[in-house]
Amino acid sequence: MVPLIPAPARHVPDHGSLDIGDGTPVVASAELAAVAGLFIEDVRLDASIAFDLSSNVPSDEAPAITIMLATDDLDTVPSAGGIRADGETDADERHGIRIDNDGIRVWAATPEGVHRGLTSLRQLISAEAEAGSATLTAATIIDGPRFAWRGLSFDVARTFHGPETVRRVIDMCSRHKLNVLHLHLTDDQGWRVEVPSRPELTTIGAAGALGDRPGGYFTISEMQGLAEYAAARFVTLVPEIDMPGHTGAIFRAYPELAPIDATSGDAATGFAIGTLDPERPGTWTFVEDVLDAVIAQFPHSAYVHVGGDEAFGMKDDAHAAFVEQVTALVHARGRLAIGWQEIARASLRKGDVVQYWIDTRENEVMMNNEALQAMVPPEFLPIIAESLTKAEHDIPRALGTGAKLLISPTSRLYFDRPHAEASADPAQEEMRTRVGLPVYPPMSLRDVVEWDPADDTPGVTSDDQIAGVEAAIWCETIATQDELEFMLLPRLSGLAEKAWASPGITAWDGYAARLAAQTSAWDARGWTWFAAADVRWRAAPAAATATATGEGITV
Ligand code: TNX
Repeated sequence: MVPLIPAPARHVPDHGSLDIGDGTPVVASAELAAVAGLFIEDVRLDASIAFDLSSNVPSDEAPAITIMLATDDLDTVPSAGGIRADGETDADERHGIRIDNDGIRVWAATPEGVHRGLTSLRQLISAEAEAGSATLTAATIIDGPRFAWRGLSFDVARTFHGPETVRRVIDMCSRHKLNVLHLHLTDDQGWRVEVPSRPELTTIGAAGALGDRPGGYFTISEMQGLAEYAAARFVTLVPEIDMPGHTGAIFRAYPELAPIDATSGDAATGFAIGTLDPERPGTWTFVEDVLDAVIAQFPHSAYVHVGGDEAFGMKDDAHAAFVEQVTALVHARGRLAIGWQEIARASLRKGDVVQYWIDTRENEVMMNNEALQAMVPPEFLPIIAESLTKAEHDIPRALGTGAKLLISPTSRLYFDRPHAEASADPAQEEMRTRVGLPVYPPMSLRDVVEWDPADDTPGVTSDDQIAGVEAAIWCETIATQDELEFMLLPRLSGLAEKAWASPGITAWDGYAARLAAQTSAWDARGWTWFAAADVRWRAAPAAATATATGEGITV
């Protein structure tokens, strides 16, 4: 068992081992110094081992970690399929790691590839770390991702999770070789991004969140700081401005944009009627103002996510007209568009990506769910049922136009589903039964890994139709950072496995053993994680979930 998640494409064990620890030099040329510095900092935080940055090979016999730009053997693993969120055309994340009795060498064709290789090395080290040192088994690893877009969609609208929490989530993504953090910045319950020409979006639209949770938004300088923090870890921040539905916060800020018959909806569930009207000129000057301000704050993203989902109450032709115009405006600004699968009901532009989310095989179970019936006002039920039925045509239509899919099925990758298994730590049971949307059947850690993004997406016949794999965490039931992390970990590990590892190589028992090797680093970072009872964990979670009751926002 090599304690890596995602599983590497090639791992060849060798005889021998190597001791490294405090003071071991990390030898890097100037162009890799930033990547090396980040690795040293990460190992210190994960494993309390302090390596030293060095620009030349040590003259003594002591082992060193040498990192370099090189391509040896990298073409023995396939290059990534799918689409890059940053639009980079000569990216290459493949890398090699060689551990022998004398030292460690990590190489790749690009600094990003070296960073991914060092991420594996971090995991190997933290799995073996003890009192300032680690003994690693000799091996050669050659690895690279299956898909180029490996992401998490993060709802910061229903609960405003501030910059510090977002940085923690970026750290979690980075440790799992995930490379996209899609921020769901706007929804009925709140608007979270600054648009200087439309100040009421933040003075009024950002004021609250779901229920009585505190509001908030990212200032332009906070957003720039986050984009840089993410980029240093080779994570691309992608903005989502959800339109033409999920726009309640816009209507509170600018009532003149609201339709006459808008209802404020139910603050507890977010089911609202009322959409932006494509027939009104004011709608489009507003959308242009928003796009101009937001695009400038996301310099690394080649895409703007335009939402497009659940435009409840809108006529089909109005929805299609809206999607066609907003994607045209995105293209006019030199970016490509991505949207939830409902955008496939409009004509798509070349290069745009469709995010598959509605697993229609669950439609009946969903509509018969008592929790859904209890939560949603009765007049909404037929609207939801109709929308789920229409969803059956979205994926064939998208594929028919040649659009690629971002794979995010509710059944596998909605991380706001309740955890299905009991926790091995009784102190976590209260949180487990409280957090997660009860409208969905619960989901286990096995559910997150025992499927295939190509084989299990209706209509998909090959990886070539796939842009990548992305999970979503919606925060209707998630009020605190602690609850957020409890739903993300260890599910994020399963996401990484599906998005990166070669098809067919994941078996539950091996995966569970690799997972158990991760948690010492999670504990060292103070990350909360769910200790599902069917994994043999090495130790109980160290974070303070036992005392967390859902009170006290930590952001
Ligand atoms: C559906 S996923 C939504 C969100 C909810 C989510 C809850 C999507 C595109 N729309 O507005 O938060 O379900 O899981």
